[in-house]
Amino acid sequence: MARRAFKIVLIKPSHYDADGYVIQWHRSTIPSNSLASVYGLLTECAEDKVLGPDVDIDIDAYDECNTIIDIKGVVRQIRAAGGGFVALVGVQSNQFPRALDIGRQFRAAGVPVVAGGFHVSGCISMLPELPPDLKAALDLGITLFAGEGEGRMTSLLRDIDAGTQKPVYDYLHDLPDMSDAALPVLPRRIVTRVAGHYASFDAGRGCPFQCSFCTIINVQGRKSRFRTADDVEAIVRANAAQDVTRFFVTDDNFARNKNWEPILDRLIELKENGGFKIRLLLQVDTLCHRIPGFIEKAARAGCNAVFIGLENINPESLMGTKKRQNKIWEYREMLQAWRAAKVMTWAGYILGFPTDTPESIARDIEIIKRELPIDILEFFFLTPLPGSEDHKKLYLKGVAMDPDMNNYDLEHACTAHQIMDKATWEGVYRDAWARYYTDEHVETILRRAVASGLNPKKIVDALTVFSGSARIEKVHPLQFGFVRRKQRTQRRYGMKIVNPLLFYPWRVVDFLTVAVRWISLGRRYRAIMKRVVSAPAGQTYIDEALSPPVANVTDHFVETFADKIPKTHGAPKQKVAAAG
Ligand code: B12
Ligand code: SF4
Repeated sequence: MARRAFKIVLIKPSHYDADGYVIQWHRSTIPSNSLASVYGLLTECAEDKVLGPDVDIDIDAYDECNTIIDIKGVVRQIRAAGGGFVALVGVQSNQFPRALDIGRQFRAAGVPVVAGGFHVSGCISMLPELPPDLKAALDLGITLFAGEGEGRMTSLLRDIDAGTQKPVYDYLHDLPDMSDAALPVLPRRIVTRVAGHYASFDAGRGCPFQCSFCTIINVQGRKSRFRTADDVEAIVRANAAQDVTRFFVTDDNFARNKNWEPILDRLIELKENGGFKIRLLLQVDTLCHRIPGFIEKAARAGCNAVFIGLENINPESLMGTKKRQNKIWEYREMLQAWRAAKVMTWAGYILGFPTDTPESIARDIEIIKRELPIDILEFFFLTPLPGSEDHKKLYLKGVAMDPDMNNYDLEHACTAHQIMDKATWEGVYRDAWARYYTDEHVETILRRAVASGLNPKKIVDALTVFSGSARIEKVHPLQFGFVRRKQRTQRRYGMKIVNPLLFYPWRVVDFLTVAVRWISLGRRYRAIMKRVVSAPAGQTYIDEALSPPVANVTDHFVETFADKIPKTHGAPKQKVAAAG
């Protein structure tokens, strides 16, 4: 039987900066788990020879955040193989315009293209009709894949191989079991494009809560579906075999993964008795400290940094977005529990809840600095992301929203705020970064680190990135990488390609300006660290944020919001009216 090849090229698109250049780096900082998941599913298809014993399926994968895609080269490879397709993987709303621009070029060359990820799934899940950009994709001949890929790849590959692929595949109403899912493991050559060689896996999907700005529950559901401890061990072993032992566990809320304990127990076993040097970055909710043994086991399993969905400290804002699970009077205790386990805390803070004003936000950030022992705080615009309840409501009411999906990166105001105008809201966002990352507060965070036994070098590195990313690189830290690349010719579709004689001199100045600012910031923060580390009796430093909660005494900031705290079980008694 004559052998033939089928070439699949996976591309995780990035998105455009304000000048229309693709946001990409020599090394990115966070791995794409969507890429790892789809790669794992297709590798299984290749091993199972799903297109027949005579067909060799060959897969390449690129994350555009850390790799410049050679579009013509990919076309040549697929043509040389005699068949195949391009998969646009894990495309978020902000990446959809870039995905369309990539897809457009492949379609012009006659290469089949399939796009999946949260934008396609979120829109199809929540909207009564396809929005214009999804229609534009269909007009280009791009196939849309909504829902999860587990168990569906074989039929998709067979359809493409036969040239009978459908315009839309919709599996949203059938959430697959994860207990036997293919493992999300990428080859080392792709993992090493990420600084620190972090790999990723989702130990589970689904979250029981109902935050109105969230897309996840409308795509992946509210029921916890999870991998087995055996599969997590297999993921760790497969990565360790290629010398990769650091993992970003991408569950939106690992604390609500119903299998968290067997998974952590297995990781502890591998770490403590198997000699695996595992490091974990987890995402959790603000109630995780109430789960017996959770924090202690997470730390023993190798968790040294945790992302907490704090979102806000004003109960009125939290209630307004149905984030009822966030109990502000427990924030300090929860944060201190992670510190006691020597885990660095990162918290997300959303700006632009309905009652927010510049004054209230400034006040709240100052309260956090004084009273909550958070290491890293990152800010986001409240954004009606396609796939969320917020977006659906605005869409159905016909409220104006930014039509440019490239702006749905949580760094732009995408719809009107009821109190702040656009310019004020944008000013608030800029001010938030500047207000939190003052030299004075950086020093306080480092003092707290020394007092709590956290590694000040790790904290100062994280502080440098989070402080400088939005202000120096003009991108959110979650999109940050090392050494920005701007490809002259890969500009947003419709924008002018700049003459090389103008582009390169501009780029040199642009590059040097940014480099000088980074060097200056890095030096300043290192100097602060040296001062803090060499200060006598650093271990005995104490402030309000580090002070242990006192029984029957309410934290100052909780008193500030006393009249806004709903009367729920465990809530402090409302004895003080709101101040300032
Ligand atoms: C890990 C993560 C990140 C990581 C890595 C990105 C990644 N995709 O892996 C980082 C930290 C970089 C990140 C950043 C951002 N993220 Co993020 N992220 C996530 C998170 C928590 C998990 C992603 C994941 O691994 N999911 C599991 C995979 C397997 O699911 P999946 O991507 O949907 O893929 C499945 C299917 O869609 C399908 N599929 C996907 N692609 C394809 C392609 C083909 C051809 C086929 C057939 C099938 C298919 O098969 C896959 C397996 O079942 C999700 C929430 C979530 N639960 O998914 C948010 C999420 C995707 N992120 C979101 C956002 C908004 C962002 C940011 C813009 C915001 C910010 N400033 O933080 C930035 C963007 C920067 C960037 N360059 O990516 C939103 C996107 C919403 C939307 N409508 O677009 C989400 C949904 C969270 C939310 N707030 O609602 N993110
Ligand atoms: S806790 Fe996080 S994942 Fe769960 S519904 Fe709220 S925003 Fe979504």
